[in-house]
Amino acid sequence: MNPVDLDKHPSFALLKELAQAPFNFASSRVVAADRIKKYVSSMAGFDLLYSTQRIDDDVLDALQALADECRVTEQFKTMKSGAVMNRIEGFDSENRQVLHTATRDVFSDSPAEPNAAGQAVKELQKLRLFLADLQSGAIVNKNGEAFTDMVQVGIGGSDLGPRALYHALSAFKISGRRVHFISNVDPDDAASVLKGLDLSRTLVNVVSKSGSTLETLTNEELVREAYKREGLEPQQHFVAVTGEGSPMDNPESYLRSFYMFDYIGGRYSATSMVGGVMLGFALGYQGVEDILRGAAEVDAAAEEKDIRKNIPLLMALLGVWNHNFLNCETVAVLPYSQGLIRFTAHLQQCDMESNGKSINRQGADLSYQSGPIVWGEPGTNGQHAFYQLIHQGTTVIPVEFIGFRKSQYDNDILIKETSSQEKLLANLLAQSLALATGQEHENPNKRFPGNRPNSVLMADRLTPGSMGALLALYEAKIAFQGFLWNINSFDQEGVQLGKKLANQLLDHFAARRKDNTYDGNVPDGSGWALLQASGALKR
Ligand code: G6Q
Repeated sequence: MNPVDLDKHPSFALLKELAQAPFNFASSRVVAADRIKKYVSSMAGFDLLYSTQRIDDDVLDALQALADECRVTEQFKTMKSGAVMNRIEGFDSENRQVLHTATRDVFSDSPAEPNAAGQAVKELQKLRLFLADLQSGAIVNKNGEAFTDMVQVGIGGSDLGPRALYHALSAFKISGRRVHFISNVDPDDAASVLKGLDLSRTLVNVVSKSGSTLETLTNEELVREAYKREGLEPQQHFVAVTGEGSPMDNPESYLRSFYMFDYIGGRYSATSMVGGVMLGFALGYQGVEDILRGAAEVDAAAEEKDIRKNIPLLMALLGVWNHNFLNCETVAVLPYSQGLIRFTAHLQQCDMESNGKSINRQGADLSYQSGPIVWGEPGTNGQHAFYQLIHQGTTVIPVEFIGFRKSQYDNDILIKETSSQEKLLANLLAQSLALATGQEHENPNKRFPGNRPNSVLMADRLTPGSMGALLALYEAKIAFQGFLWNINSFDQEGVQLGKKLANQLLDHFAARRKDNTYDGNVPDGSGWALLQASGALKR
């Protein structure tokens, strides 16, 4: 099947026409009860309430037609079965399979791609043994004590997803275990994490698929030095997660080594050993399995063609409706859950690195907008910060709210006959309605225009299972949007140029250190002039 640009599908013109007069909440300033009940979709323990989007049945039918014409669910299945989808036709590109779904396709009797699922099973078995050894006391420090802490060293995809999951699930941690993260090459990041840690009881999990990332290798060395200074043997504390054959694939230097594979993109790797080792340490093996089961349930359900029954597909299409037809530039993801404090940060990478592209899968310039700017913070804190602009600013920002009916810790009290969880939920639902309906007022400063599209994604409780499902739901949404825009969501060439120039500047720093008389007598464009002007060369 030859992928086709978004604006070449027959339904594109129809959607353009429908976008001339989208559903208007300003006429009644209410969201009718029957509308609220009608526009709910349920899947894998989640409900999507989307009556507050600017849609009606005609728009939904046209979005269904768009999904069918684009064969999005077929492309999703093709991806899961191991087709080489990370490519730009006719040009030098990564040319890889896209198989993050295989990391959780391990409970099925007939996995979509058995080879990758088999590799995932093997790594999970290694993890189970490692965790059992930590639990039983077969692995202890040199004083015979159990390890209490783990520091994960990694950046980008080897940091954001795992970190988001750790924060989301710390309510389920094994008592007495803690995890810390070092990602930034800023030496203060490592210094502040190491300060106060008892290294003798700390494991270090170095995570790098390529085994060659500047920040991670630098931080690994920095942390190894700290161990040596305390008379500790790094090999007895350091664990590695890397690609087979990478410069870090060096089991003698590590207590244990785990693999992740070429066909798993960094930003999609949280359910591989990239997240698995640290999450296993924090939650135990069962916690990891629950995350994978939740994700697997969504991966299977996301094959459903009916957009009204497939939440990630519906979210992808509503996103395209808001972005390409109603011309909204950004989307805010606002979780009403403290556990999801780093989830939007993870989504920023997963979405913007995937869909921030300007060419299609045949290398031609796009004639329409691809990925939006994604941003957000947990509510209700955001309500006391940037919601002013969302309600009354001159730009329209679609919102994806996320909420849970129950709290994680169940440590709540009634004040004025309502619990804190009820206060949180009341705020979430009120924001959704207020954004849609707005408010008339004779005082212009108290007027709310309304018609600010939003939806609410709701589940019972944030647990390992629902977190896995939520992660997979967004991964599928992002892949679906990439298929709709006909872009390659799985490479990230846009991060290369800055890296290359940074290495050139580092060469100047190193040359200066070796040779005091080095004056940067180098070709124009090497960045020497910028180094001088910045004052960074001052000793
Ligand atoms: C993600 C990107 C990128 C990557 C980091 C870390 O999709 O590829 O964020 O995860 O650059 O790479 P390593 O895991 O190879 O150190």
